[in-house]
Amino acid sequence: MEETQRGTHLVSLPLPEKLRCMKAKDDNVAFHTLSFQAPKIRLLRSLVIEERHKMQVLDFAVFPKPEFDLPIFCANFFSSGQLNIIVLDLNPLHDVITQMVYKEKYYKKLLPLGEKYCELLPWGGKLTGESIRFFSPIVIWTKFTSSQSKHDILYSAFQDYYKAWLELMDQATEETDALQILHNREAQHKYLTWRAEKDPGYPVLKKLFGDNLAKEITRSFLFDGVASLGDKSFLDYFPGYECEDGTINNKRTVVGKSFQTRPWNTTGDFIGYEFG
Ligand code: BLA
Repeated sequence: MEETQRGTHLVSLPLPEKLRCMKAKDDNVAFHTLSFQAPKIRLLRSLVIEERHKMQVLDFAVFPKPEFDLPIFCANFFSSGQLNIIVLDLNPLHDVITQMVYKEKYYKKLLPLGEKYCELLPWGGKLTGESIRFFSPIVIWTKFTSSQSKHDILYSAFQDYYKAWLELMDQATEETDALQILHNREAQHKYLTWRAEKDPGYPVLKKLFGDNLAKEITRSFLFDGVASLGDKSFLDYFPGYECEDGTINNKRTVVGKSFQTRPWNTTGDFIGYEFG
């Protein structure tokens, strides 16, 4: 937060009414929330969960205002004590597999950063075809057993990636073209809609807080904007999930898991078609 405040003016956002006195079911579970906005930031929010001697979670994301086509900062760290499941990325707002202009604009300069960490924090194994579309060529997707050295590397990667994002924010100029703003808003809404429905963290939240509270945390805190930034539904964006009776398939993937290795080469080209 200090680092963020150096470059912008953060204004604290109140927690949604229903979450003000939220409580985990188990007294051994502590959690902490933060949320802010800033001139170029629609929502910066963080959720930390700690279960004594067991689990630790950080879910930290920054969503730009629709006037900016900046990537979405995404740090999702889950630790069960032994096993760590990590996603750290500047999630692209627009497709970087087919849209070269967007990819070049934000990621070309960051490729060396991605390369610095891709050996230290190696690819975490098969990823779903759906998730890969939300990730950038510099994504850190990794799993490791806890050790001080791995945690140090991850913390350093977190600092480097976040500084890189702050720098992009600093340089970003406001879009004035109404169509482009709409395009940015819809892309962010699609992202929020995806994560509010399919985030792998949901079962954990449900276990800790119960179904109702977990839904509230997801829709009005973690992915706030899902109900206000656009009108389209999950099935409008992701029709492949529609069941015969019109409901949403509750599987996380309909495409299946692929991408056993990093589907980006060192120049940032997508090479996943060979595996996918
Ligand atoms: C697993 N979390 C995963 C996996 C991914 C992510 C890719 C591997 C399983 C899979 O491929 O679905 C994270 N996936 C993401 C992210 C995006 C995405 C960030 O598509 C963004 C677009 N993880 C959390 C939080 C918790 C958590 C907050 O971020 C818990 C509160 C838990 N993630 C968690 C657990 C697993 C997991 C327990 C392993 C279990 C599983 O795979 O279902």
